[in-house]
Amino acid sequence: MSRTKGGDVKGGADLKTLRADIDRLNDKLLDLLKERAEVVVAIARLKQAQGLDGHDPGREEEMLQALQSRPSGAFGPFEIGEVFKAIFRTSLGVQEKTRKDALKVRQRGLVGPEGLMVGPVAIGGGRPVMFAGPCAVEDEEQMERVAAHLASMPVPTLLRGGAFKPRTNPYSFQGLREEGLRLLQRVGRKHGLATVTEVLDVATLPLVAEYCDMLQVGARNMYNTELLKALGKIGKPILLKRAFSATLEELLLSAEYILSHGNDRVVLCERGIRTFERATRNTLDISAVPILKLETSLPVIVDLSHALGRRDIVLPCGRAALAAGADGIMVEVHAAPDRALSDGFQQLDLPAYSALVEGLGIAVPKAALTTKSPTTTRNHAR
Ligand code: PRE
Ligand code: MN
Repeated sequence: MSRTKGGDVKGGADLKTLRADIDRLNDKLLDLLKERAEVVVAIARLKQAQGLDGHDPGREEEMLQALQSRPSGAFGPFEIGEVFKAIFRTSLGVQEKTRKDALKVRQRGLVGPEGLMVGPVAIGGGRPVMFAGPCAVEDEEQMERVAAHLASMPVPTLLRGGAFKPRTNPYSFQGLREEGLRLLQRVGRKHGLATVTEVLDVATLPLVAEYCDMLQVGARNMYNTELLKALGKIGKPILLKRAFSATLEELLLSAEYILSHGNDRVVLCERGIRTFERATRNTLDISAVPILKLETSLPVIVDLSHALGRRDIVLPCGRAALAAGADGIMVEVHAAPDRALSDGFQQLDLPAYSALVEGLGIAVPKAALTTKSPTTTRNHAR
């Protein structure tokens, strides 16, 4: 080192030598910071296991006081404060990343290459899937007409229909409840279609689970942690919709509730978020699709009807969703939308639904509808 015996930097040392000293000291500091980060990560894991917060201002203050009281030459208490506050802040970031990476929802391979099976339908297995049917289950004839039409289409399809409807207005149609569940199940079975319907609360969960193949958590319930925990213990796949104003991080954490309570069979659904825009019912956040696909290995679908609230742009937006990597499309379909008891303005009639499937280019050979879809032969336009 270019120092005198007393510890002062040699007056005569040239810039090159001094900088070589700095380089060596930087390396040493970095080694120490690396070692410190390893301890920080170990603390993060411990704290997480104990349910403790990462940030500990008291501990930071204690360390600062101890460090600043030491004689340290040109590097006085102020400078020590600046450097160590930065170290603490950065360590908190390291801790947050450790916690994030430990989430189940971020694990790769949550769903195998064959996809997540709901009845005969593989979601996320390489072929886009349709989630179609009326907003609400209304009566036998309505369900029969729509299910017969959906079953006639050469595309893997789940039959949707609400029996418990969470309506904004308490005077609006609230759904047929158990009678609706029975109808959905009966019609679905008759036409060989797996069914998906919304569950509103823990109280009605056992009833809803008894009748359908997949349970939907609606946007209003994405934050209902008691419901999410209960769904973790149900042996059925879950369709989890993003809340109107939820960040993607919040959606992933809601999925984590289900996964961490024992149920890995979760499909995420982008369904539009609230913005200032009035041309659509909500704003379809198309970037949510590739972002969710990067952040998680769970399948992702897009609900066009509730995102858009209009029929005329369903096809281009559906194409965009598939191009962005969506594993499926949800759309509301009704044989007579003008007479629908809810969301009539956005439901597609049967010819419009056929045109949508055609336009998306996702029809598959009939034989492939009931077999597991090979990921190598993608029979659809992306
Ligand atoms: C550490 C990190 C963040 C806390 O706010 C306090 C201290 C640190 O970097 O020293 C480590 C830590 O999490 C802890 O000691 O509890
Ligand atoms: Mn609806």
